[in-house]
Amino acid sequence: MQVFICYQKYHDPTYVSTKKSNMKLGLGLYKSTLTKDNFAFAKQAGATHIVAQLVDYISGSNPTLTKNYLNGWGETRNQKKPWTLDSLISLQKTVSDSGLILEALENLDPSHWYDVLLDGPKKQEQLEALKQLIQNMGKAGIPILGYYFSLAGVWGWSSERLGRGAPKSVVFDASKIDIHTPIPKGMVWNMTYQDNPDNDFLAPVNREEMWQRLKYFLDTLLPIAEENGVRLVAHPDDPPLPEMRGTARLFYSPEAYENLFDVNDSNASGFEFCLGTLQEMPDSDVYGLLDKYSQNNRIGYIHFRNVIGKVPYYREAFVDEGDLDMVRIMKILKKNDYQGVIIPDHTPEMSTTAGWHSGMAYALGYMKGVIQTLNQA
Ligand SMILES: [Mn+2]
Repeated sequence: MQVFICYQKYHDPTYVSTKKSNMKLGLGLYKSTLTKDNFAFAKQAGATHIVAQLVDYISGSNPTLTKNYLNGWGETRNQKKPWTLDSLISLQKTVSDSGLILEALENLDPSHWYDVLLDGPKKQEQLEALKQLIQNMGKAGIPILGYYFSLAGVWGWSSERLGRGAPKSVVFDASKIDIHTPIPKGMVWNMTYQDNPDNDFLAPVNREEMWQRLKYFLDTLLPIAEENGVRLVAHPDDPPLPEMRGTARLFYSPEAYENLFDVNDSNASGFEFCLGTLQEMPDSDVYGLLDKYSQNNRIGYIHFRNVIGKVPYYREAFVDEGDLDMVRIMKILKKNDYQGVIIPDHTPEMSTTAGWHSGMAYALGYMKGVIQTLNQA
């Protein structure tokens, strides 16, 4: 009987569980917005969990993604300044004092791992510090670390007022930029970590080399993650192009993303499942991919955002306005009893004095509404 129930649950597209959903609503906050006011804002909008970014790359109290970031997200000069156990415990305490749960840290500081990405001379030293970070996360009770293994990083976006009511939106249009623009030395992940007095550029890096670098990173850190009850979850490439700025990108298609588990199949490895980025990939079946991986517990947490179009042209859209059917996404998560956190990731910025907050409140309200509706079905 049990077998039959499982079969029905996984293979009948009309199956609707009567069980209440255990998925959790969260909010991702940038370093500059990790404040008590924003924890209260998250609670007011129905979130129970926080995903914290400690890299200061989108700054200010009204953070914006809709600036020109072609010359980088900014500087990071935090070499030898790791995220200490004390600082993680302090963050954990501030979040829990606000009645929320700290679910994950999202993104590593380029200062802390540039030579892991670049296979440079400080690689071993930086990996040792990352081991310490994972141990510290385990001690502080932060169960997930989201990372994005990329040299060019998020690059090439522009901004336009597009879509319903013309909010400020992130646009990617490959015809308007030179995607082969080389990366200056001293920059990785679209942040500058050291000076480049000779104005040199990074040499091209091919796909095989990038896979080897990822494998070394995972083979070194996943055993530590397993020991410390921490999961390392990978974000796909945004924009999802096979190559950018002379460097191969690993996760530019669903098939390439799934290769993550061929490189190392540790249970401590998973996806930072970005619905928007996956939808931006040509020929992607986001529903199928989500169904598969939310069944086998390979998703650390979900970036719940929508988009119109695919590479080489797309723009970010309100959660109910884009190409993805977000109600169908929620139904898949409920069917598979997904227990993890979903966060809005990005939204268009609304025409208020707090464009980012308005967009996030709108997305969280929508998400809460769909979850409540499905729970009453
Ligand atoms: Mn994302």
